[in-house]
Amino acid sequence: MDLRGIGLQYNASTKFIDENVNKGLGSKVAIYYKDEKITYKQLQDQVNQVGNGLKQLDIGLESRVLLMCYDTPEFIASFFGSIKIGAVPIPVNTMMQPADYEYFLNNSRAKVLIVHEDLWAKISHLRKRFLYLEHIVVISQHDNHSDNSINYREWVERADRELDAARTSYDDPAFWLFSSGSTGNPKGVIHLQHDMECALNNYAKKVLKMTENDITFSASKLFFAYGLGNGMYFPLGAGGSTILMPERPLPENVFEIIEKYKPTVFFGVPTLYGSMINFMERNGKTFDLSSLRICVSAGEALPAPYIRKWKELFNLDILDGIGSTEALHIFLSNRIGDIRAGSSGQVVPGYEAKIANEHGIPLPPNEIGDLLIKGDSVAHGYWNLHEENKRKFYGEWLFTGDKYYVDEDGYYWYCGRSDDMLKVGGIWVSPIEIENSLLQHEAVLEVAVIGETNDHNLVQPKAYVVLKQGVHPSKELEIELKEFVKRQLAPYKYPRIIEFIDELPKTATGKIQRFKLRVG
Ligand code: 3UK
Repeated sequence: MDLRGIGLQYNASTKFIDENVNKGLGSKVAIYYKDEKITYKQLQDQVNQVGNGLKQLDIGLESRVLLMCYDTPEFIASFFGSIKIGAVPIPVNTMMQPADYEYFLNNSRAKVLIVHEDLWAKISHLRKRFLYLEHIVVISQHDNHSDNSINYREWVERADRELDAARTSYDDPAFWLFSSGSTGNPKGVIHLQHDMECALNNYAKKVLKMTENDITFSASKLFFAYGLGNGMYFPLGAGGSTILMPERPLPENVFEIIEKYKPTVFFGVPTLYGSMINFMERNGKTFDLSSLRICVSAGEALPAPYIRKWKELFNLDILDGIGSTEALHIFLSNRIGDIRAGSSGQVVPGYEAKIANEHGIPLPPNEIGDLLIKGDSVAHGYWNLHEENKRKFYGEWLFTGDKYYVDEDGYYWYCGRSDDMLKVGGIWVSPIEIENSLLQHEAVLEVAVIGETNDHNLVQPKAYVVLKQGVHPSKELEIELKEFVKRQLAPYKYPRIIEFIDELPKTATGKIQRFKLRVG
C-alpha cells in the first residue's frame, strides 16, 4: 500500500539482526557469553520475544525503555527488541547511584525498566519517585518476586518468536544515550534509526576493515557509546561475532578472555592499556594475544609510550581515535599501517572536520581552535534541552568541545577540553559534582577540583581542600574524604589526589580560578 506521510521505511533491528539470518548466517555464533554460544537465529528469536513481550505491556512506537543491564545477551536482545517495535531503548551506566537512576527514569519518562536483579535491589525502595515507570522487568536467576515486577526469563519464554518490524522511518529516533554534563546533570542524546549503520560503514568497515571473520571484544561496556559499537553493532553489522564480559575489566580477566575466546579486534581505553602493560611488567608473565589483528583505544588521548610498549610486548598496533556520544562513534582516527603516535589521526571517511576560532572562522594548519565535525551519525539532539542544543549543534556542524590543531599532513592533535570537564579512565567526571560532594563533609570549607596529568599524560581528579577552622590536615582525613565521595557518587569519580591548602585562588567576584590551580 502506498501510504503517505510515513517516510522512508527503515528499522535498525531489521538491519542488524534479521538481515544476517536472511543472508544465511542463522547458525553462526553471534555472541560468546561465558559458556554459551548464541547463534544469529537464537538472537533473532530473543529479539522478537522481547519485542512481543513489550507489545503485550502495551509499549509501542516512541515509548522509552530504560536498560540497566550488564554486558549480557539480555542487553542486546532488549536493545534490538525495543527498536524492532519502534520503542526507544536507553542503556544507562550500571555504576551509578540511586539518585542518578531516579534522574534517568524521570528525565526520559521511560514506561519500562529492564534491569538486572542486583541493580533493581539498589533502587526498588525509590519506586514511588519514578513518576512514569509502569513495568519493571527483572533479569534474575530466581523465579519469584515479592514486588509485582516481571521475571525476564518467563516473560521472554511466554512470548512469540515471530515479529514484524514496526513501520519506523530512516530518521525516527532509535535509542538514547545519556552523556554527562559539566554541572553533573546528564543529557539524553537522541540517536536515529540510521546512525548505527552510518558509524558501521564509516569507521568499522572503512577504518577497521571489519568483516564476517571478525570476533570483537570490548573492555568498555555496551552502555557507553564506544562499547555499544565495539561490542554490539559493529560485529553484528559485519556479520561477525562478539564476546561479552559483564565483569569489571581488570588486566587479569581481560587477558584471560582474549586467550580463551581468541578475538580478532580488541577495544580498550588508555588507562586499561596502561594497567595491562603494568601488569605484564610486574608479573613477568606473558599472554598469548596472537588472535588479535588490531587494538583500538578511545575515550581520551592515548599516550604515545603505550603504543610503543604494546608493540614491543605483543607486536600489535593500537589505533587511537576520538569519538563522542553525540557523534555516536569515532570520527578522527589513525589507520591500520599508518599511525602517528600521540595524534588522533585523520578524518574518518564519511565525516568532515573543521578547526575554528571563537567566531567560527576556520583556522590554518598548526593553529589551535575548536573542533567541529559533520557526519550522518551525529545525534538528532538532546532531549528537552533547547539552549544546550543551540550551543552544541550548529546547523550541520557538531561542536565537540575539544581543542585541536591539524598539521600539514592532515593529522589531528588533541589539546584539551574547552570546558572544565575531566576524562578519567575514559569516562566523564564533572569537577563541580566532586566539589559539591566534598562540600557536604563537615570538615570541608572550600574546595576546587581540577584534572592533574600523571607521568603518562592521563588525567586524575585532584581536589584542593580548604578545611574549616580548627580542623587539621592528616593522612586519615585524606582517606576519609576519598571514601566520603565514593559513598556519595559513582565510585570512579573520587579524587585520586587531595591537597590541603589555606585558601583558593579567586577572582574579584569570588569565582574560583581553576586555571591557576592547573598550572600549579
Ligand atoms: C574525549 C578523546 C582525545 C573528547 C567515545 C569513542 O569517549 C567517547 O564519548 P564521550 O561522549 O566523550 C567524548 C569526549 O571524550 N575523547 C574521546 N576519545 C578521545 N580525547 N583523544 C581521544 N582518542 O573530549 C571527546 O569530546 O564519553 C569514544 C567512540 C564513541 C564515544 N562515545
